[in-house]
Amino acid sequence: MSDSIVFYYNPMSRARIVHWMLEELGVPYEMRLVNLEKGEQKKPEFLAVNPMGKIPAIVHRGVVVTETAAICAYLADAFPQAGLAPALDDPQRGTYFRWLFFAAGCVEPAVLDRLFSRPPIERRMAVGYGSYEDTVNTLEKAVTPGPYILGERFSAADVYIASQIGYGFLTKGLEPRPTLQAYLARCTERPACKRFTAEAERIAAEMKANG
Ligand SMILES: N[C@@H](CCC(=O)N[C@@H](CS)C(=O)NCC(=O)O)C(=O)O
Repeated sequence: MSDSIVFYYNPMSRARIVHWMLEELGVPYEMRLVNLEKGEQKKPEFLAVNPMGKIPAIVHRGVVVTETAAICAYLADAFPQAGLAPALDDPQRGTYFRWLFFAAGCVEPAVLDRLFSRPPIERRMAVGYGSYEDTVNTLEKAVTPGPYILGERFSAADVYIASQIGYGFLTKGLEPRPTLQAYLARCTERPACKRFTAEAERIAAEMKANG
């Protein structure tokens, strides 16, 4: 069984979050570029990895992991030496999972709904994130006072949450609240974030040049 990580990737996608995570871990990985514009994600070879036809996906020790937040949590546990997840017996693990799942299950759909101007929600109680306002107010509280979601300790949850905030700002699905801007700035000043961003830009330019 191989211990190397195969990473299905495109620089213009949620795979950027996993890219950041891998750079934080500092472990070797093999990138397999998936050209979304050419529809490679819907070809049989990739559907055999993820029947959803979506990236990111990783294969590690013979197991496929999909869903960006799950990949972040999995990698943090698989490489505990990087210290990106509280240990099993650490009470902070509850806080860590709470906000990681909140970002995936509430922040992402709330921001996307606002971005795509989906119709007003008639049945808020049945919608997991309730309302955009409640979600973003709660997110602000979670990152306050910081500096990170677990206080002084940076974790995989910050990689995911900061990425969702960054995407929200970029697309204007999320309004630029100062608390969130400050949190994002703290997270993205990390060397691993700068490293992955430079590499993602390089790969994106190369893909564009090659058509
Ligand atoms: N729930 C998934 C969403 C993955 C997803 O939607 N990926 C997009 C790129 S950001 C994709 O692969 N889209 C290609 C397609 O649907 O054809 C996750 O969090 O990883």
